Order: sequence, then structure tokens, then C-alpha cells
Amino acid sequence: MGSNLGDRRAFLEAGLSALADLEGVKPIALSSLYETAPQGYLDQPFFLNAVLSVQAELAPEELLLAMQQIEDGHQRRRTIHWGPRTLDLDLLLYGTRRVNSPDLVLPHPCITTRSFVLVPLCEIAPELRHPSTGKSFRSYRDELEPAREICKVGALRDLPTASRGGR
Ligand code: PH2
Ligand code: MG
Ligand code: MG
Repeated sequence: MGSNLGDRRAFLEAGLSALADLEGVKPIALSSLYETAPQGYLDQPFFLNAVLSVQAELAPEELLLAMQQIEDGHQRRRTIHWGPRTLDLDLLLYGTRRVNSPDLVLPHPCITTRSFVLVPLCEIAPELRHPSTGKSFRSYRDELEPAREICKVGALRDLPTASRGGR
């Protein structure tokens, strides 16, 4: 999850609640919140990033669609590629599943090179390995240049449970 426009923390909180409210999606673990220097497209504000692990009954494509609908519901405008955004929800991994479709590539193709992904990911899943290469995400993280700015800035609120009544 990422945000670098407006009330970044509020957008991440809202995204987290919306994910937890999806039918068939149960939050399992949430990383700390990190403030991170922009990567890729550099001329934009710093991000807040976090990684969330969920148990999902939805297929990967269905989950992705639901995530995009949540983004669209939070003032997300799609202009500059990798540019500033109120709420970005990226599907990084789906178990050990490998997907290569026009709309979805899993594992996420940038997962091994982005410190703002690897640092929070390794926090919640320290033993996890890349499903295709078998290499641990910790190794990928440790091999990154330390210059990349990434700073723990606390936590989002507690891991939400679904607020849907009775289901
Ligand atoms: N997202 C991007 C591009 N660059 N940089 C940081 N630090 N955090 C992000 O979430 C991020 C980025 C495109 O989604
Ligand atoms: Mg992204
Ligand atoms: Mg995205």
C-alpha cells in the first residue's frame, strides 16, 4: 500500500478498512508504516508505505479488481506512470502462484528491487522466498543499495477485522 498525496495516513487507513471489508478477504499481518523516498519517478513527494498480508478466497484477478475499485473510490487519478497518488494498492504475491496475464503479473515484477516493498515485506514475512527464484526476500533486501531512504514512522491502527455485520 502506498500514498504520497493529501492525508497519506488517512488514505492508507481507509484502504486498509476497505480491504478488510471485502467479502472473502481476512487481514493476517500488517507491517509498520514507513516513510520512503520516491523511486522510479523521483520528482514527487515522499510516500508512506506498508505491506499487508491477507487470507483471500477471491481469485488473484478478482482481488486485483477489488483493489482497483478501492483505489478509484479514494480520489485516485491515473495520470503520470509511477507518479503521485492518494492510494496505491499493489498485489505483490498470491501464495506461490505465478501469473502472467496482460492485467496481472505475479510475483510483482518490481518486488525484488524496491526497498519500500522489501523492508516492510520482510518485517511481516521474514522467511518468505521468491516463488520463482527460491531466493529469500531478505537476501534481495540486503543486496539493495543502503542509500535508499526508508524510515519507520510508526504503525497504522490495529489490524482491522471485517466490519460487515454477521458474516
Ligand atoms: N510507488 C510507485 C513509484 N514510486 N516510491 C515509493 N517510495 N513508494 C511507492 O509506493 C512508490 C514509489 C508506483 O506505484
Ligand atoms: Mg505501486
Ligand atoms: Mg499500483
